[in-house]
Amino acid sequence: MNHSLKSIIVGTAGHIDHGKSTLIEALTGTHPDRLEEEKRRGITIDLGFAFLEEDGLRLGFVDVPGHERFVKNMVAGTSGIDLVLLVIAADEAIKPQTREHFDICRLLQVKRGVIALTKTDLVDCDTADLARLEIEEFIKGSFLEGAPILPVSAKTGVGLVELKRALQNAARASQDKQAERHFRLPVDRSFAVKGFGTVVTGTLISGKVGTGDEVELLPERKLLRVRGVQTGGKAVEQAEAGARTAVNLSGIEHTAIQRGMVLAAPGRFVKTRRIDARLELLKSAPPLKHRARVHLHAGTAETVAEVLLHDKTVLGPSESAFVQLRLAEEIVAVRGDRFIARQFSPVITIGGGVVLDPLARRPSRKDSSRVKFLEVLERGTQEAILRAMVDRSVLGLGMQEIVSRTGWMETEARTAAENVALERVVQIVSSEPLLLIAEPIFQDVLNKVLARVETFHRENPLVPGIAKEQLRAHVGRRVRTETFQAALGELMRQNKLAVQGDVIKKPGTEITLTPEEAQAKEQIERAFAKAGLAVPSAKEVLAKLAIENRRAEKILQILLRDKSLVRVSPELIFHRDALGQLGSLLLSYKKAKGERIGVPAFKELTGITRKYAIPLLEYLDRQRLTRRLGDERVIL
Ligand SMILES: Nc1nc2c(ncn2[C@@H]2O[C@H](COP(=O)(O)OP(=O)(O)OP(=O)(O)O)[C@@H](O)[C@H]2O)c(=O)[nH]1
Ligand SMILES: [Mg+2]
Repeated sequence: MNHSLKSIIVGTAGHIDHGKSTLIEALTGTHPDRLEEEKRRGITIDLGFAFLEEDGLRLGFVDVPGHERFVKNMVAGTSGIDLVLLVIAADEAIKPQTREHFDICRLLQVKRGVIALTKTDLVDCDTADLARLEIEEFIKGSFLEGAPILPVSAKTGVGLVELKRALQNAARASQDKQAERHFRLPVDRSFAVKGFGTVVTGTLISGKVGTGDEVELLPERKLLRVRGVQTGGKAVEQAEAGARTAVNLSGIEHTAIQRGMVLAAPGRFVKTRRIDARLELLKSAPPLKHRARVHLHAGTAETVAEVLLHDKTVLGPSESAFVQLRLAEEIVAVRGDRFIARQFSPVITIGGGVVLDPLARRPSRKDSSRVKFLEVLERGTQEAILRAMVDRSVLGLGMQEIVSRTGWMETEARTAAENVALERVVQIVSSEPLLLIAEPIFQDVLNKVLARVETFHRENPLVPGIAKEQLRAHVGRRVRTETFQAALGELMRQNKLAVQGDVIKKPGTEITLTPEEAQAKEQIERAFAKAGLAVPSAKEVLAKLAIENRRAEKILQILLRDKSLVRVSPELIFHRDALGQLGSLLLSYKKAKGERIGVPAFKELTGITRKYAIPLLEYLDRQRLTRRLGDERVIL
């Protein structure tokens, strides 16, 4: 692909029969009407395409139908254009679809345009001048005010050179589309090409797409492989934002893809049925009632939507308001996308607006911060938007959700996250993958964790701390594991908690025993010390104590944890000193009689019965003080 070429999309607009398609043919050599029916009826029904490549500019034309019944096709073609070529026949001047198409361009925020006053060969100078005056009045105060109005005739060729120049100048002044953003291509056609398979076309509204790329078909959420790409009718390695693009896909039938679907960078965009938006009604529109249904057009998609007004029962002409759109079918939308609303019946364009939050929540009276939130989404900086989104995410806000709701690049999201974290209003609980939580929510988790540990200590004075799993379970499922971990980390950094093995405790908490407990502890230890290797059962020892069994058990645990006592087998507990003496006994045996010792010799040496001898020998094996060799042990 020639990268010095600037690609700009030009869409036609204007009333039926005013000469749009004829003009495109006169400019590019290609007649955009393709369908049999179009040729037969002499009108455009669906979108047509043509290209003009000159002087380092590639103009991709999208020719739209003027017929009022096909306005929905016009809207699909117009979303994504950079420049409008408004075609007005000199003999008819401004007609209903001139107005409707012009309104649609305004609502979609097309930035610039050129006006062609066509069929001048059919009128005299006065009529042409009158039409021009009418047009100037018509565009006053709009994005087209001051745009060139060029008299042309496709029949005689008059004015075509000037029109082409004007289009090229406007194209040069147009902003480049954003090639450095996530790939997105709203599909306007899908068909099969012999020998290639499925091909879809559309205006590449952001990012790039190249051969071999993996792309996601939405709302189907199907991953597909790109076999090839064309722009302007030529095969290219990669197409960039701003180009009319054809993508050859493998692994799918062309009939499985329809206008309205979107090809996108995998995992970046979401389908939705609930959008928060600003809706603006046209001056000519009838009042719109709360819960009225409209035809919603976004990208190349079209669906029925119910309009929920936030704090009023009716939206008047020329008014605008925050609304929630409940869609009948899933579409793909991102913050900043423009849309058109058409009356349910009779179908006329009544307004349009901008998507603020494509993953809106069900509106509720309790949600008192919603309007403020939407105001921030509408005008805020990235930092303010991120903060507002985090504030409303009790569970935390992850990278994928940030990207799919805003359309930002990951680097932008990360920078904004770091900035708001510096202001201490948001906590980064995990940076890979990024997870953010509002500071007050994080503080709540910190308090909850700390309080639980304190309570645990109070209720379990004989236990050093709470098991981490138990603490995790206590904070509940409304706290993500990443948040719990970050809270623990933070409390340890603040020296409010300490970790000991898999137990969490307050630093400096020692187990404090009551005098009777201390006495019991001594009694237990003494009982085992006195017994040497011929130990009593733990049950027997504990039964003799003055304190109740449950506390006695805990004290036994303390002794085992301190390693004053050692559990050699499930039934047998020995005092540390007794085991120490056993070690020395074995060493002297080794010196005197050699390194091998059998069970009988071991029993004789220690003076204990088989009941004790076998578990003890197994314990010594585990401790690597002895090693089993047939019936004997080797003293190591
Ligand atoms: N005399 C004259 N006739 C023209 C001119 N431009 C177009 N026409 C004729 O006007 C008729 C309609 O032209 P189209 O180009 O199909 O009009 P359109 O705006 O594309 O119509 P739709 O797509 O159906 O909205 C055709 O018969 C053209 O030959 C012109 O400059 N002079
Ligand atoms: Mg046409």
